[in-house]
Amino acid sequence: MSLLDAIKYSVVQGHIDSSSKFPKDMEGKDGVHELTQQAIDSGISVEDILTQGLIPAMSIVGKRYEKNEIFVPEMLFSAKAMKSGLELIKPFLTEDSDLILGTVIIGTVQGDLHDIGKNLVCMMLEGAGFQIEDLGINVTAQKFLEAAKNNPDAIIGMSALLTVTMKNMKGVIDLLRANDLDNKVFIGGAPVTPAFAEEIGALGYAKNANQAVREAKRLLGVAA
Ligand code: B1M
Repeated sequence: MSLLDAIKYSVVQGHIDSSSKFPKDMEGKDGVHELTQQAIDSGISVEDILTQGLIPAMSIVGKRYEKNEIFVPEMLFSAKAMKSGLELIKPFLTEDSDLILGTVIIGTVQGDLHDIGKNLVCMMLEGAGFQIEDLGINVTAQKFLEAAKNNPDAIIGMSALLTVTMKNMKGVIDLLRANDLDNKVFIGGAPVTPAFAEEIGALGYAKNANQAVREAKRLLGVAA
């Protein structure tokens, strides 16, 4: 099995590192943490590690969950395993930049605890030269409002992974506008579409972390 396939397999299995006892049959074996480090050391690009190892693994996890082959606890192990790989990749995505292009206030909307994609977006934005104010997960409209009041020039990014929580994005935009704040908003997350963005008055939509950088630059009028 190639290193990238081994990373993918270990994320799917939820095997974080060699000291983790889950799953039982992988105990003592290298996990996502060690395998990602080996991939970096052997010169595999972080982009390949992400797009051929870590990210597709989470799609497999999602499909297995849908088919009731795994349940929330297993999904959580996979999420932790994914994060242990992302931690190692982060320094390569966020090289020091002297130039700050602008500030992005970002968060996963209220009711939603998914943050892997949002964190990846943060890393890419930081790497591209944006200053990030990460409000975290389960962020209320009020919290977005307070952050926007303190930084009226910032653009606002919202993430949602659940069809039920993506609706809360509209509440944030409505609250901003009701308070006469015109921060530009862009949104993303698996269930979000460009049509939905348009419907709720978000000026930008991004399908993935690379596109998020492009959208943030576009909204700030910075050359891509
Ligand atoms: Co959840 N979960 N989950 N989950 N989970 C999904 C989203 C689901 C699709 C699984 C499935 O059924 N196939 C499903 C949602 C169904 C729906 O609403 N349509 C689901 C469900 C149902 C649930 C629970 C309700 C399960 C339960 O408790 N019964 C529960 C909800 C908890 C809550 O939020 N209130 C739940 C819980 C969890 C865990 C906590 C176990 C864990 C999250 C851990 C964490 O994030 N810290 C988890 C996970 C891991 C997933 C899956 C398997 C993987 C998500 C992920 O990390 N993907 C997911 C299935 C799937 O997505 N295939 C699933 C990898 C990540 C890199 O991609 O997040 O899409 P993604 O981000 C991408 C783009 O979307 C985009 O760029 C990113 C990078 O390319 N993007 C943006 C994201 N945000 C952006 C913002 C932007 C721009 C782009 O601008 C601001």
